[in-house]
Amino acid sequence: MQEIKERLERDLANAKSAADVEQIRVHYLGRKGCITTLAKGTDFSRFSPEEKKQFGIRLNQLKNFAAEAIQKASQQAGAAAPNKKAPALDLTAPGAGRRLGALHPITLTQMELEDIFQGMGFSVLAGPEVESEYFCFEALNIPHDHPARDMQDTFWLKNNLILRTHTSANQVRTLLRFGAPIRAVFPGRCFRYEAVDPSHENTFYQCEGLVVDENISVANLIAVMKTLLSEVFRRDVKVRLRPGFFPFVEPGFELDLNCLLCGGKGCSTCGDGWIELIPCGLVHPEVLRHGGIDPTRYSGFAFGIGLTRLAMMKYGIRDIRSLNAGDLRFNKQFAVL
Ligand code: FA5
Repeated sequence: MQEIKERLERDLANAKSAADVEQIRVHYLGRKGCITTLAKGTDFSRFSPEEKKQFGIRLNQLKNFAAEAIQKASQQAGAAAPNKKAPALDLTAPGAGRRLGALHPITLTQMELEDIFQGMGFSVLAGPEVESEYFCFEALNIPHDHPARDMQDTFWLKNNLILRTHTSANQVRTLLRFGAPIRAVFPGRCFRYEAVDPSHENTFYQCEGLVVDENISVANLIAVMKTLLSEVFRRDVKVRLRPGFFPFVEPGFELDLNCLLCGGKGCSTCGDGWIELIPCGLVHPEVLRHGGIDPTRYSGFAFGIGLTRLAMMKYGIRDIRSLNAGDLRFNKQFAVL
């Protein structure tokens, strides 16, 4: 036993790693280890009862000693290991980089629209999201009991102001402020009490456009729409223009885009292959009058681009709800700065 103990101490002193210590443990205390099997290999018939007792006591002492020494050596080897592997400080390594934010696809689309319209001589204006009923509806020829209001149910505040349902609310504000001639766009957030689905949100963006000048006709409107679409998509896209009713334009149109998600076959985002994208028309004389403009001298056109839907078509986003969800995994895909 003394000899085994000394051999164990020597072996542990020479061990260089945790793996070495583990090998030593198996050799001494494993199932077939030399300490474990010591009692089996001993002929006890030669021993007196007292000798047997002494043998047992000393064997236990040896086992305890071995277990403690091996555990200690194993701890030391474990603690030493990371130090041995730790790399030297590398002063040339790049520092921890700052994480850059990314622009939201709606912001990207809005910035692009502003750029395109500024290139066509439009000013970029903004108006309030909390709006009066007058500018949102009445000034636009939508009296209190007009059925057109049903299509734009909204959120009412306690002070009788509302969250604007469309950026058209800026039309008369702008005319009153700047007069004619005027060429302006007003992008911004709108709100509606909507049944939300893949193409309808309760909070979404539009980009309104208003041009008032002498001799403005539908031809001017169509030219601007064509330029806009070719700049945004930079390829041929299919559109259709059909009559649309809005009390603040006459005539009124709906400009629909052939869905770019399904190629016009029909999908859960568009339904029938067409996305309602840009309602538009010639400004109603009554709206010009509310804006203090003489309709016998001036005429104009207006349009209301569904900016959020445009972003969906441009970036291939199938569900409008992803845009307001605040999920960074989604937002990071558009990491353009
Ligand atoms: C209007 O809001 C009119 N003010 C547009 C207009 C402006 C007509 C100027 C004539 C002259 P409409 O409710 O259709 O119209 O909405 C315009 C566009 O906004 C739609 O074509 C669609 O692209 C987008 N839009 C409307 N409701 C939602 C919604 N809940 N979620 C996402 N986009 C919407």
